[in-house]
Amino acid sequence: MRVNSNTRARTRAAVGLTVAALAAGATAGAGPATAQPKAAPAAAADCNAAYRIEQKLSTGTTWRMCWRYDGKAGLVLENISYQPKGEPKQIKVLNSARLGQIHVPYDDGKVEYDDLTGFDFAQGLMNLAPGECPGGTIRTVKVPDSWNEDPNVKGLCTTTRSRGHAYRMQGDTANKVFQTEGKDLLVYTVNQVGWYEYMTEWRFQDDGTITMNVGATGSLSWDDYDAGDGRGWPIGKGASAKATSHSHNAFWRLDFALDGSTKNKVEQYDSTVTAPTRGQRAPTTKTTRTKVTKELAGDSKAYRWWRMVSATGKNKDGHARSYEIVPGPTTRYPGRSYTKHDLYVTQYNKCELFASNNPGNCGAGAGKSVDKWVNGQALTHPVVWMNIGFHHIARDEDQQPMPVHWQGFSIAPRDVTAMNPLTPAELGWQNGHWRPRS
Ligand SMILES: [Cu+2]
Repeated sequence: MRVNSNTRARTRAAVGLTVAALAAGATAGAGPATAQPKAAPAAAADCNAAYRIEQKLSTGTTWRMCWRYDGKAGLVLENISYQPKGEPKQIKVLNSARLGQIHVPYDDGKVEYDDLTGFDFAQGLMNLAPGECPGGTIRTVKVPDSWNEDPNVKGLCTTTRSRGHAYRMQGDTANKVFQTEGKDLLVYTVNQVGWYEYMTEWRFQDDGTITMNVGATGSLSWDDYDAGDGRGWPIGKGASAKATSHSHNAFWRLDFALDGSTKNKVEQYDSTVTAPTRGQRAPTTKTTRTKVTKELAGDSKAYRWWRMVSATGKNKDGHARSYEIVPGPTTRYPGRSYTKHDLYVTQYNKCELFASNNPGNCGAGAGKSVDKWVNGQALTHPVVWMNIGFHHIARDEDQQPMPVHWQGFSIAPRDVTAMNPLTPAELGWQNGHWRPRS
């Protein structure tokens, strides 16, 4: 009832409200990540029970974290750690993980929204019906500086889900198939912004991968059926109403703390493939590593990937622990300086929280967007910003409701454990260049 009726009536044109709300909400997200001691040991998530998420999946992996709700960013997950079976201690991965903006420019150039900082994304937290969190728990979230009489929203779901095969292997000796079903912890909220509803989903897999996605659903914007100049798509009978095409550029902000230290190193890998020269049987591929020591505005491309390397932790094989950044499909939007690149790595600054329209005052000349913060600082505490864009050209199937469209990316463990964290005990000896036992 509450948010629905209120927010529904509010159109995107109600920008006046935004400024006031912006000022009112400014204190809500005061410097959480800074409270973390720099070399904090991987202790249990330090929050009280109401804000603790701890899930041991049936495959043996435990994820732990704290959650809070920011007056602009919405759901913020903090102090995230991973503990697969066989690891004596939890392994810290992130200090903080959250959205950094959802930027929505329309193709006709008439409107452009920053949904988090400018259009009250966080205020639009929706109550979830019990059926929307199957097998899980819906927690009550107190929305900071709520516009509603009751600031409490049953809005945070934590549950588990199967994701199909985690692995499969035919044993080479007996008639045995090693296979298991992967299990994920899911954490999600739904936030209404104008006519849209955004699902913010965090998926913590039992294999150590974290996948973050924004799903856009709800309804096409009723106010934007006026596309001219061929910048829309006819929706409904004939061609009288054209829904204006637009982009959803979603940003995530990840503050890594692998093994409890924020002094992570950043590496970029690129490979080049060369056609065979005379005398060579096949093409060759050469992979090179570039250490990223200064702030970066990077672009995804074929054969390129990045990883965050732990400053202190090694796995049982003596390899430095790291997390690889795995970009999802994206349409890079070249219309704004901050959407021109896929990945930004900035030196940590507690006031740099939103990729565009950053409300904090980060000092004279600091700039309001993430691209401005890439100015040559050395990376001793790197913060990763990922930009995943989607150009939405509406289709008849987008009504009604609009099917969820997902956009997002993953971070995947690389040498965090010495083997597959789900390796069955019988195969535990097959590490490295093993020889079949007869
Ligand atoms: Cu859209």
